[in-house]
Amino acid sequence: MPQNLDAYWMPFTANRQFKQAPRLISRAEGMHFWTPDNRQVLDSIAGLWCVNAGHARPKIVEAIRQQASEMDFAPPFNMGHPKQFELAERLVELTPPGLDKVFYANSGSEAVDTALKMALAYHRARGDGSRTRLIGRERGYHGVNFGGISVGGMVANRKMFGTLLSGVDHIRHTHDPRNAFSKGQPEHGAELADDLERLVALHDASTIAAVIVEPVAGSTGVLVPPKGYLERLRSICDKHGILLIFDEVITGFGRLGSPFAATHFNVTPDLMTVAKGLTNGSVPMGAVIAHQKIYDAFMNGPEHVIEFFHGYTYSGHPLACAAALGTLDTYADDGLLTRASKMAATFENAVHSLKDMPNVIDIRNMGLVGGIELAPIPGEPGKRAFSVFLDCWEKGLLIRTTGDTIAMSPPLIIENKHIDQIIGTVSDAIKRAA
Ligand code: PXG
Repeated sequence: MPQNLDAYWMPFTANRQFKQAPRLISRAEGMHFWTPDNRQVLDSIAGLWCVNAGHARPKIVEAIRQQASEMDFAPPFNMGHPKQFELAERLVELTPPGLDKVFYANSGSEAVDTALKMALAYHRARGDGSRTRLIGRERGYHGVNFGGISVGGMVANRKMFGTLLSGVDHIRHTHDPRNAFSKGQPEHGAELADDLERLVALHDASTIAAVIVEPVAGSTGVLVPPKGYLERLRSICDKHGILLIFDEVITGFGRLGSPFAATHFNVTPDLMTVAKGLTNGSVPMGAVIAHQKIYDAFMNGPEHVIEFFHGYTYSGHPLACAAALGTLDTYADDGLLTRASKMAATFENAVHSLKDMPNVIDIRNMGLVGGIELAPIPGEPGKRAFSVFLDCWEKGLLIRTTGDTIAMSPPLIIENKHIDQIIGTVSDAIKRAA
């Protein structure tokens, strides 16, 4: 145990509360974490929606170890190293046809800001530079950088930070209480995509560069797209020449039962952001996967001139590339990019078995994602779910709560016995939180 917890300012954490009763984890393997005093904790959230293959997978560990000794760093500008190219090729084999160009970042937040910049620069490169507006969606989460919080729609992440980017607007979120306790995609709400037509009528399509959405919204509490919604959004974007960006930071790499949400729903965006499961959470990495037409639009100036003035010191870092290659091998070895589809029915029945527990007001699910929404304690939003979180932690289960929704996103290697343990522990905790 560390002697002093004072110096570390923790992210997205109630620091004072944590430091009074710290929760430390110091080892991980497979489906589990262990505390410094060797208590085993089942991981129902894949770390933070990222450790899709489970913890400490040998091929990933070995790839990182090997790369660290072979070459620690390579300058990313004007130089390349083999694994950057190899990884990009492996990624575009998994993405829908057309999404053929990979640009590296170091997190989901950086991938999002990169994609937004690409969208703006794409239109300008084509001589359509009046398309400067970016459209997000209410309740969206796209990381914490200025672009991401501007198009994002979670008020706590926005309100403290001034005026954000200008020229941003939002379409309505897709949560509709009529859909409560839907299994998989809800019936009602495809027409919510038409809200984009409202913004087109207000701003004119000629001013709109791109729309960004999470295919399944995670951080806001698991909102599954209504049937037909993503297809409709795609067709409205096409009609008006607006780029569609899927933020697949959570949905990418098998979470829904297909490699990506785009493949799962059979709706192809123009740009896709990924992170998290790209390296199984082992080394920070994000990426934008762009349609060939976007890349091509940049490739028309003099050949000695940089086409896109953007990039990070750590874009395509050797350790991250090695980790990602080890991750893709592990996913392939174990069939993990489609395993969630095999486990989905069992997982769905399990989470929906909590329907009659006290204060459960909605349950939403898709693939290996589940959201269990609790009625807030009047005047104290978030407190009931957080007490469930603390209770589960005491009983050896790590869950994640956002507002009063419990979000589950277990490693894709999950077995039935783990599902039983999760549901049993959560159900007892919900009873105690009544
Ligand atoms: N886009 C989406 C859709 C995300 O879910 C990001 C971007 C940002 O990624 P980075 O790597 O910059 O954090 C995310 C991150 C939660 C939770 O509790 C989810 C995320 C981050 C923190 C908490 O659901 N997702």
